[in-house]
Amino acid sequence: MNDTVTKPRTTPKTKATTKPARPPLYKVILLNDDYTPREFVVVVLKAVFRMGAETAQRVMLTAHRRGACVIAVFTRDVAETKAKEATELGKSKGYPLFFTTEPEE
Ligand code: TYC
Repeated sequence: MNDTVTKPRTTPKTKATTKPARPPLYKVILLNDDYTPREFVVVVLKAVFRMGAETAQRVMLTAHRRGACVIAVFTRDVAETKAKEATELGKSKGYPLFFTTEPEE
C-alpha cells in the first residue's frame, strides 16, 4: 500500500561498549553465642549453606573462638534470605543463633 513508510528501528545503532556491572556482593556472618549447641550450628551450616561436615565444623569453631566468622558471599537477596532462614531455624528451637549480612568492601 504505502511503500514510503519506514519501520521504526528495533535494534540499537551502536553496541554498548562496556559490560553491565556485576551486582554488589554481601557477606553472611555467623555470630557466636553462649547457648546454641555446637552440633546444632553444624546442622544449620550443612542444611542452609550446603557445607560438608568438616567445613561446617571448622566454621562453627572459628565463630566460637573468635566471636564471628564470614561464611559465604552472595548477591544481596540470597545473602539476606539465607541469613534469615538460618536464624529462623535456631529460633524455632529456642536458640539465639544469629546470622547477619554486610556488604563486601
Ligand atoms: N558457643 C556455643 C557453645 O559453646 C557454640 C556456638 C558456636 C554457637 C558458634 C554459635 O556461631 C556459633 N555451645
